[in-house]
Amino acid sequence: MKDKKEEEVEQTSVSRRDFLKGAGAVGAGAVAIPMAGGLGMLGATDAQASSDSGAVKPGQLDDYYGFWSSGQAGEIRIMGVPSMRELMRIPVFNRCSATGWGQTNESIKILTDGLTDKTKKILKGRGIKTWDNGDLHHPHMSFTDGTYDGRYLFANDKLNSRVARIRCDIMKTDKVIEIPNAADIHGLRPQKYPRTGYVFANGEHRVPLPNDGSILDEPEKYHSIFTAIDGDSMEIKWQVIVDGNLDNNDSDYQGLYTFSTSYNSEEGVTLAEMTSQEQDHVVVFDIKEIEAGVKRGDYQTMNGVAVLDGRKGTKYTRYIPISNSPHGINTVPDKKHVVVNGKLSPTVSVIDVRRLPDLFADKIKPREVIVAEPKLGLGPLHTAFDNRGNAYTTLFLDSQMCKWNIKKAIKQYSGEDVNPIIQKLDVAYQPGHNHTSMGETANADGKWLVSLNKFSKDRFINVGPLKPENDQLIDISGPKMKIVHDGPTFAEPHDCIMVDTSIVNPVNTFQRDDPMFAEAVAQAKKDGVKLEGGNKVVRDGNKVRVYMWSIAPNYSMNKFTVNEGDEVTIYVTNLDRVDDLTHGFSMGKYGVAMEVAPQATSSVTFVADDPGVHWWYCQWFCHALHMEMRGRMLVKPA
Ligand code: RUQ
Ligand code: CUA
Repeated sequence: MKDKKEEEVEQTSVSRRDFLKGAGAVGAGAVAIPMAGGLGMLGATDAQASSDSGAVKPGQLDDYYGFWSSGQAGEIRIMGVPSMRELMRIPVFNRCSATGWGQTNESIKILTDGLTDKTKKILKGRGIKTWDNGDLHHPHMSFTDGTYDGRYLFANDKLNSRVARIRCDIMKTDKVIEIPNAADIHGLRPQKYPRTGYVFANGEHRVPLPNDGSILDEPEKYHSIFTAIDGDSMEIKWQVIVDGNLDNNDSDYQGLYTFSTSYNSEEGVTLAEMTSQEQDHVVVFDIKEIEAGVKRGDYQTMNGVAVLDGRKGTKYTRYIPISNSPHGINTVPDKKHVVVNGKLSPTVSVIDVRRLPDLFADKIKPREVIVAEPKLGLGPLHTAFDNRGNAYTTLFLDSQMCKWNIKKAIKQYSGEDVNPIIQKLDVAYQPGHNHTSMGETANADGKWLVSLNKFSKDRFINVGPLKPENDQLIDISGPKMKIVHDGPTFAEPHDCIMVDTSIVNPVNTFQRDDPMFAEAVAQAKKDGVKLEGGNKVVRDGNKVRVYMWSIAPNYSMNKFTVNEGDEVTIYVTNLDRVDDLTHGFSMGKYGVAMEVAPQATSSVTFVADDPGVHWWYCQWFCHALHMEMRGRMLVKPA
């Protein structure tokens, strides 16, 4: 028996579907998006639910670290869950005005060291130090034994084909590498078992190999590339050429296989070509077989990387047919199943990983690894899990979260008359990713679900044509899903994870031997300066190195003099040991602004091309005399 509320929900969803059809939103494989208007009543129902929020009171601490991506903003945001308070931002692929990320010598080294020689050359020719933007979709933590271990976060950059690593002890990016041969890294997942280990990255777009102009408008010669990175060294271990475009990926809990959704099996270049066939694939990679192939030398070396051929008919991969254009792929915490989300098909397909050895031994046909394929609704994109055998799938076109039971779906597929769908909940609006607390690990705890909605429309006061997205927090601890909070977000949290706070243990101040500023320490040593208390201007031809330290509210130096045309490097060491006592160093006209965290050294280099008096100041409010914390750079005209 349905209760009254559920009936209401289903009614609304029917009328919305009609609305969609009327607008011609679904048709010919196109995923168009319904715009506001006519949907206002839904907002009203859900607004009531969100008013009984208040899961965390002022002064109380959260139970989970939420790591949110930011899409085209290029950073990672740390959220507190369940309060949904934004706690911090970690610049990754972006240029950050507050911290100097992308400007300090320390960050530029991280952002450039891992670029290919070809890119370095191109950037140099353009007079740019590094890319200052990115498109960060998928943040995931490193695993040990099937659960998060608190060491690192990894994230992709779809824009400039990079992968970054973030150290969770200091919550700063410490490695960025460019993936050669592949174009536009999209799906990214770490190995779950025995540990990370590998970080797997999907090159989404198909390009010629090598992409040097020798092949241009011959799409049949383009390829999509799958990459395995060593998460400890951030070196690329191997790559595999596949058929079709790679989209999202996930790994098993056994350390044997990893999977990617693949669309465009047609290998077309226009939307019509890419969606003309009814079937696309999940590509399964046999990790052990690939490692053996690398050992045997069964690869070609391209741009210094071992590239294996994993196209259809090779021993390294199997292609499981899935209805047109699958998108998200999510391994179930039961360690046995993998859910593939249909996107253009209303179904999700459930793979049983225990059948994969037989598939690779060619004892069964590819479709025989599928054990369930429930029809959930329009536009299934991503699925998350609780610890009670239930799955939660976002329905992009229906603007709903669908809760369903995996065991029941398997029974239904084997012919039993059961309905696996437990509840459909309206979300506002058009959800992409979702995520449950600890839900992509073996320790899923079934408490919270976040729906990352691409449209907020009428949920907030109007802020102009560019609207925020809307993240909704859903309580899944009871028998029914319940929305408890709406949270507006700026461009564009594609994906998130929620990690129990006991797993993540950041430090309060830096250690003086932190590798982040090892180069500054080494340079100071060469210059005979002790950064902890040293204070010196070193001239080396037209290079000037200025070493100073800070203790609130003072810099150790209140002026220094250079000549017009000198290349000046400023090193600031923050000697405050107090938690939360960050200083900064900002100097206008030179566009310099950087964060100097407690016990850290930061440095920045510029050419003193503007003669005159230039004040620098501390831009991080640190003391009652913060406004007085400043000094002068005097630049003598040439
Ligand atoms: S993808 S909305 Cu970039 Cu994660 Cu699915
Ligand atoms: Cu130091 Cu403000």
